[in-house]
Amino acid sequence: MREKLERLRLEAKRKIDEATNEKELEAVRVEFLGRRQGKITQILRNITDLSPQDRPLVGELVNQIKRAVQEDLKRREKEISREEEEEWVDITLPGKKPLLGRLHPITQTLEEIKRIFIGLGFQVVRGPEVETEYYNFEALNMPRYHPARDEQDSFYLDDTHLLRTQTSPVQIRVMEKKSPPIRIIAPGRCYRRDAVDASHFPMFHQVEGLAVDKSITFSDLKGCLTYFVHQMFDKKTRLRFRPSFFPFTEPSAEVDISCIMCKGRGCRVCSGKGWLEILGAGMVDPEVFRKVNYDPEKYQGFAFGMGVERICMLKYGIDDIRLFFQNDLRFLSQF
Ligand code: 2NL
Repeated sequence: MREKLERLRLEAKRKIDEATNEKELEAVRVEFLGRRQGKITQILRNITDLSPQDRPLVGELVNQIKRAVQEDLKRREKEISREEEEEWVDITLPGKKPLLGRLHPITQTLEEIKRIFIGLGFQVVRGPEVETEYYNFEALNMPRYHPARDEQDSFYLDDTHLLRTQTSPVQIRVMEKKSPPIRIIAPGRCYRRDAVDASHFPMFHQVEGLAVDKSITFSDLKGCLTYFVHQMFDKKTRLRFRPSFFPFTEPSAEVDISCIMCKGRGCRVCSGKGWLEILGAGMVDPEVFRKVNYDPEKYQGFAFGMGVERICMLKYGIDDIRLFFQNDLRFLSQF
C-alpha cells in the first residue's frame, strides 16, 4: 500500500510539473483529488475495506500524500500565474511606428530633374555603362591621343572597352538611329578614375540633355536652362553663362547660378564669390553631327551635362560627396 501511494504521489508531481496552464493543472487536480473519480479520493473512500487496525495508519498515510499533492498544486499554480503575468500585453500602450523607407537623395534629385525636363517635352533615354572607345570618345570629337582619353582618367576593361565617363554615348546612339527633331535627356551612372575627396568620387550620376532641330539657337539653350534652374531652385536665382570649351560643343559655356545660400552676397558655400557652377553646355559641334550623318548645314542643336551629386549638394547644402555613398542612416533619414 505504501508503495502504491508513493507511486501515485510521484505520478501526481510529474503531471503537475508538466501542466503549462491553469486548465491543465485543474485536470491534474481532478485526476487525483476529484471528489468522485480522484485516484487518491477513491483510496480514502475504500478505506472501510481494510481491517480496523490498518485504517488509522493507512488513513494518515493517504492524508499525507493528499496534502503533499495539494502543496504541489498550489506551488505550480503560483508559478503558472507568474509566467502568464510575464507574457501579459498592455494593449493600451501606443504602438511602435515602423520605420518607413525612402528614396536616396540622389534618386530624389534625379527624379526631380527628370520631371522638369519631361515637362519641357524631353524623352528619357538609357544606355550601357560599358562603352566602346568610339561611342565614349571618337564620336564626341575626342580623337585618339586627346588628353581627356588619358588612361589615368578612365576605367578600361580591355583595349577598346571602358566604363562610360559621361552619358553622351547614349545620345550618340539615339542620333544614329533617329533623325531630328530630337529632344532627349540621358541620366545614369558614370565612372572616372578620380582620387576620392569631398567633391570627387569614382562613380557619380550625370544627366545630359540634347535638342536637335532646324534653327535651334543658343537662346533656346538659355531659355531651357533658365526654366530648369527656376524649377529646381528659387525662382529668383540668376544665371551666368561663362565662355568655356568642350570638344563636343561650339560655342561652349559653363553655367553658374547666384549662390542659393547667400543670394550672391558671398558666403562660405560660394567661397565668397556669390556664384556656384552647376553645369556645362553649348551648341553641338558640327563634327559630332557629321559622325552620326546629320547635315550640320541643315540642323543645329544644344547640349548640356550636369552632375546629379553636385545639384543635390547645392540644393541641400551638403559639403561632402562621400556622404551619399556611406549609407549612414543618420544622413539618409534627413531626406
Ligand atoms: C559638364 C559638361 C556637357 C555635353 C555635355 C553633349 C552631348 C552630345 C553632343 C554634344 Cl551627344 N554635347 N554633351 C555638352 C556640353 C557639356 O557636360 O560639365 N558635365 C558635368
